[in-house]
Amino acid sequence: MTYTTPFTKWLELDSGKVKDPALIQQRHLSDLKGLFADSEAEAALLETNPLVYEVYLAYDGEAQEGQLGYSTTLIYPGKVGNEYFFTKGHYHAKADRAELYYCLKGEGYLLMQSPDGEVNAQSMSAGAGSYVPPYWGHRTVNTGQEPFVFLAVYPADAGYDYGSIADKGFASILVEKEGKAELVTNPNAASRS
Ligand code: PAN
Ligand code: ZN
Repeated sequence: MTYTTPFTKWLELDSGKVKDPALIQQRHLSDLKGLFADSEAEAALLETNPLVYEVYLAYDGEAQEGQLGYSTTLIYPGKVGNEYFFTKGHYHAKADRAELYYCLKGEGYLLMQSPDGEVNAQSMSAGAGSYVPPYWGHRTVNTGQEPFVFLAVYPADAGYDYGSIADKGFASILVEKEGKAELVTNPNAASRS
């Protein structure tokens, strides 16, 4: 038996970034192509192809059962049409793996969807510790004016299944209406399923 040596990674509270990250993943709008409801607004914004979010990986737990992975995600403020910037969203490849999100900065929502299509949206701001139960697909959405930053802690063997959300989208989306975030039915979700 070899034991993993304990360690500490610093999550910088001002920037939301991890110091000495194992990996930085950047997602521009082109990486999210086809996911926003307003395809004309998406095409127009693709000309400047803004950075939508970044993931700072602190540790991946070597994808081993029993280990934990953890990272911070920074979603920048912005919209495609009236729909707020979001992460791609996924189910876990090992679908029964849960996850904890802890908000460090900004404001947004943790949008979840069960395999039978039930939608749940948790409002998050600094201090919110929101739980993603086993089997729920999850996406985060920045509904504020500043970067929305959260720590994610998950079983290292959870993995990612992006396919079904990329194909069908979420049943609900978050849009700005009269200056406020509103959860509405995704006009594209039904036609894609
Ligand atoms: C998070 C997410 C991260 C980026 O660490 O991976 O916020 O979102 P996407 O993976 O959907 O692009 C997590 O849920 N890990 O399991
Ligand atoms: Zn996850």
